[in-house]
Amino acid sequence: MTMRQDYPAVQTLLQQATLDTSLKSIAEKILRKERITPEDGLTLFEKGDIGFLGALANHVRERMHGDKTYFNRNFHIEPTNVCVFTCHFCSYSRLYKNREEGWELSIDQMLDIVKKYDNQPVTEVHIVGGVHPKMQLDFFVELIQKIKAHRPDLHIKGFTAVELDYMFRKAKVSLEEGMRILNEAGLQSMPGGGAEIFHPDVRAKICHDKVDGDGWLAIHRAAHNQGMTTNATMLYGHVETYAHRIDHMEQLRQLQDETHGFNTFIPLKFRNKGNDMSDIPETSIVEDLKLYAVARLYMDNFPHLKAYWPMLGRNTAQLTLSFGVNDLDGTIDDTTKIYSMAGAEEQNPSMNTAQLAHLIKQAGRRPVERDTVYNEIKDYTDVVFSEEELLTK
Ligand code: V47
Ligand code: SF4
Repeated sequence: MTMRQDYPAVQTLLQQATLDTSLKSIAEKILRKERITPEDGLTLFEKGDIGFLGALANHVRERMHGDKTYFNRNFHIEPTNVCVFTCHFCSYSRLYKNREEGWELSIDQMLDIVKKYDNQPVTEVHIVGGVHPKMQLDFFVELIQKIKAHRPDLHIKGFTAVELDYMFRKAKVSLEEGMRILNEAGLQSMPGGGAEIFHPDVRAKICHDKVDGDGWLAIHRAAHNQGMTTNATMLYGHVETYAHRIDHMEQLRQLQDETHGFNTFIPLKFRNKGNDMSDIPETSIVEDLKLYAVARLYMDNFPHLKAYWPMLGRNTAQLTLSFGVNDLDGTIDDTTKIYSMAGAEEQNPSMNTAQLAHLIKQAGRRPVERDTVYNEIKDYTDVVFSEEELLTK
């Protein structure tokens, strides 16, 4: 496979006599590598059809990454699903008063999970869970130190801004101080969860009691200033409007201009099973693909756009690779329960490396294993897998 040198799809689009003039001028900006405005972003959502958006987003994706599609080998630890907050979209958490219905892992139990991977080539542990009132900063410092003592080469990516906001407030430390303590203990980066939609009107409806948008951004800024990299998410497809999505992406784009600390933007499709928002229908695949494409076009300073396949399903995830996505998360033993409990197709979200690389190749892309900060570990393009490797877990 070679990187495509010309972009006939985009050129053909621009020559169409029927193309809306505002869409044409946005496409021309993108071809000139100019930043698009919030109004342009809205126009793309409102007027861009899937063919137009896909061709443009794919152009940008290939300009940035060619055919490379990254994946990493990680596993998750979810310390607890007990949570003091009451996000209406959440199918996963249990309130403290109902904690016997949930789980609470001790440090030793979490170390046992780490030890299960002792002879496996995983490069990252992703630690994220509910906000438990009794699991505090000291507890997590000890956990991180013990994981690092056991396996120093394992990259620790952990804790959403929601968990950290609560942890730091309970410990009465500033964001900067809290971030320094965790970083010195061995925390190297942060996942992007808890962002949802920043706009206060939406937050009031779906997650009124946890950290607000400014607070989320302040924690990521503090992490970036501490030299850590982080990800950003956006939970879409519920009560938000296109304008709310653009506002969310704009705030992230501005922070990225300031710090350059974000690696990856991860849109998360709202899944409606087993939560208080089950009456809201889920978005169609066409709407999902359009969102990925607009995200690739709008987030021009985010190096990577990731599809989280355990939540989207393998088939849609494969399609996103033609709509701007250059990273598929979740390979071996991706042990999260967040999405299976919300009704995602993938009830056992686990693929071996051969299966994931094969999925990427089937979509005409080059599978490249990366570490958390996108150092390339191995290009699997020319690796031939056996039937057995493709069939076994
Ligand atoms: O913040 C919760 C989302 C997030 C539902 O940074 C839901 O590499 C859809 O952020 N339907 C946590 N989404 C997970 C997360 C994540 C996942 C993978 C990789 C990374 C990364 C981060 O899950 C929450 C929330 O937005 N979520 N419930 C639901 N019903
Ligand atoms: Fe708690 Fe996170 Fe669920 Fe909100 S989404 S209730 S913060 S576990």
